[in-house]
This record gives sequence, structure tokens and C-alpha cells, in this order.
Amino acid sequence: SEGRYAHKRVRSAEDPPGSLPQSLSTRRQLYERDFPVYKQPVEVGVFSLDSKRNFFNDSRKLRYYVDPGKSPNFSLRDGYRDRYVKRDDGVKEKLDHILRWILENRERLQSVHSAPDCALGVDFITWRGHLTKLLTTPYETQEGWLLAVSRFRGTLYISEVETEAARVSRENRTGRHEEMMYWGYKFEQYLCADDVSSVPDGGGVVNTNEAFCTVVQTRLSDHKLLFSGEVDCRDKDPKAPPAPACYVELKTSAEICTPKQRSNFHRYKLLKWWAQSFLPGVPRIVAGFRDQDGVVVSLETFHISKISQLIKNEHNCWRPTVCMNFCSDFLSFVKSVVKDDDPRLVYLFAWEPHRDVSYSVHRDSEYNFLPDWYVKEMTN
Ligand code: 0WD
Ligand code: CA
Repeated sequence: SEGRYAHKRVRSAEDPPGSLPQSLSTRRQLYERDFPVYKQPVEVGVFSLDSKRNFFNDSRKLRYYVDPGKSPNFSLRDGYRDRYVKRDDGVKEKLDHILRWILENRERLQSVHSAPDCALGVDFITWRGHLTKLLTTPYETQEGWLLAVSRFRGTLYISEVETEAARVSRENRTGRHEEMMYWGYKFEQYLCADDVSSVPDGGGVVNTNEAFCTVVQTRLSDHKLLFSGEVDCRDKDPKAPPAPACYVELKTSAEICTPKQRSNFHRYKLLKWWAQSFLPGVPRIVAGFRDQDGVVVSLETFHISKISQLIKNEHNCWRPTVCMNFCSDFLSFVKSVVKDDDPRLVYLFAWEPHRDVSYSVHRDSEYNFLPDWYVKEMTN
């Protein structure tokens, strides 16, 4: 008979009774069941990172969406050589900014309902981007992932570790690829104003150290989640709904010219876009379609709630329920495996396309990611 969780199905008959599952299948068919409970995400805080990557417990880096009106002609290549300050992506910040936010906002989390063995009252703390990777795993055929997990005071912390393959790609990017990474940030600059009543400044410097992040709380099945994600901008109308419903995600993509390109856009890109914005409850994406020379030729708004309808005509397309059920079962798997409450113990969950999720255990290793300043402060 079918077990409730997919990981039970991959247990070997040789496993001793009561032993832990050693792996989790990522086969799509195992996750084709009813959509799991996913509570409406609630914003519990925000933070900003300035041009030097300094942390501020406020919304100073929040920007305002300004509709360009007529059809745009933005050149995304403008300023790449002379008005670009790029964040050093060799520096691994792990969960540090989220942990800093937690220490500065502990009282907001410690609800009267939280169990005495769970100091923060949440099961998981992570970046939204890590959850996006989990949601898209059943459909991913190119890139694997490594997720480090430690249990500390009842909460499971999940922090990504760069794979060897990802490091090699990062260190060997072509000039063209480096420039195209800039285009997304340049697009944001054309559409975002720093203040509610100002206008975007396409002549300014693009500094990718700057960020505004939302911190949201929600629940997936029986997993209480707290995660943070970077937000591009918000609706500037003061009558807009409260966050996260007022937030707008900005994206660029290659112009769609053929039915094949449209199909690929629906099958691959919209999956990633949907997963990323659905998680924190960001309701819409404004997409700029650009030509080969980085000129935005059209804008289109995608409402997250309408994306699953949009893709239904696509043959063998992705399904939100598979994404959410896989994520839910992965989190159950993690809960069942990571029992030791010890910030110096890391369970490294590893996945490669066409394989099952597996894990290894490491004590006081290079994978440790909960810093002493956090552990010390939280133990007080
Ligand atoms: O692997 C990650 N996602 C990590 C993110 C590892 C360590 C740190 N961070 C943090 C940074 O503090 C950053 O401010 O990433 C924050 C954003 O986190 P997220 O929202 O969870 O990440 P994700 O959803 O993957 O990306 C959101 C945006 C991207 O926009 P697009 O439209 O391209 O998806 O954040 C940017 C990027 O603009 N971004 C990053 N910024 C800093 N560090 C990173 C990164 N590693 N990855 C994407
Ligand atoms: Ca974006």
C-alpha cells in the first residue's frame, strides 16, 4: 500500500524495522496528490543591505515600482562598463543576515504558543531561494544542490553549500554571461524609484550589494517556516494592500519569437518564476522581454495565481502540487533524519538530477554555518 510520505516508498526491504529512511525519491509521480496546506505567508519583518552590504533592521532599500507607460526601449547594456558595482559572489554569507534579523527581533517570534523545547516557535529557517530550489527539484535536469542542515534549540536551519559544478561555472563565466547577469539589475533601475514620489534614474550606478528583504512566516503541511527573500519593489499606491501583496517581482527574459520558444518559456522559466514568487506571496511579476542586444522590446505582467492556468495547454508540463508535495516530504525527511540538537553538527543533504536525495553527517567541519555569535546570543 502507498505510504503517506514518498520517502517511505524508497526504503529497502532489507532495512531493519524502525530504521531511518536513507534517501528520498524525486520522481514526479510520487508527488501527484492533493495540493498540501500552504498558509498565506505573513510578513513578520524586513531588513535592508546597503551599498557596502551592511545590515539595517528597516526598509531603507525598499523601492517603488513606476510604470513606464508607453512601450519601453530600455538598453540593458548601458552602464555595464562604467556604472556597475558588482557584489562579490565569492563571499558566502550563508544565513548570517537572517540570523542577525532574528537576534534583533526575537520578541516578535517568541509567541506564547511556542513549545519550551523550540525557542523560536518555528520548525525551519532558511532563504526563500533555497526553498525555490526544493520546489523545482522534481523537474530539474541540469543542476544538483547541497543543503546543510543543523538543529539548534528545536529549529532546523537550512543553508546552501555551493556544489563543485556551480563553483566551476561561476569561476569560468564568459564575458557575455557576466554582462547578461547585469541586465536584470539594470532593468530594475529603469522601473524603480528610491522614494514614493520620485522617478527612476536610468543614469545612476547599479550596485548589486544593495537589497531589501522581507521576512515571512507561513506553514507548509505541518512544517512551520520562517524565511527571507529579496524583494525588488512595491506598488507605490498608498491604497495598495499590505505586504507581501503589494510587492512586485521584476524579471527579464529573451523575446519570444517562435512557438518552440514560447513552449520552453512556459515549461522551464515560468516554473522558476512561479516557485520563487508563490513562496513569499508576491502576487505579480513584471517581465521585460529583450532582444539579443539587450534592448527591452516589451513588458508583460504575470499574475502568480494565473500561471498554472497559463501552462495547462502545455503537454507534460510542471504542476504546482508536485512542487509543493515534494518540498513538504523533503522537510519531513529532514525532520526525521536531523534529530541531534547541536549547532556544530551538520547534516549535508545532496541531490543530483536523476538520483535520489541522500545525506551525510559532519561534526565541526567546513560545513558548519551557525556562527558562534548567534549560538552564544541565543543560548542566553
Ligand atoms: O543562494 C542564495 N539564494 C543565497 C542568498 C546564499 C546566501 C545569501 N543570499 C542572500 C543575500 O543576502 C540576498 O540579499 O540572497 C538574498 C536574496 O535571497 P533570496 O531571495 O532567497 O534569493 P533568490 O530568490 O534566489 O534570488 C532573489 C534575488 C535575485 O533576483 P532574480 O530576479 O534574479 O531571482 O536576489 C538576488 C538576485 O537579484 N540574488 C542574490 N543576492 C545575493 N546573494 C543571490 C545571492 N547569492 N542570489 C540571488
Ligand atoms: Ca528580480
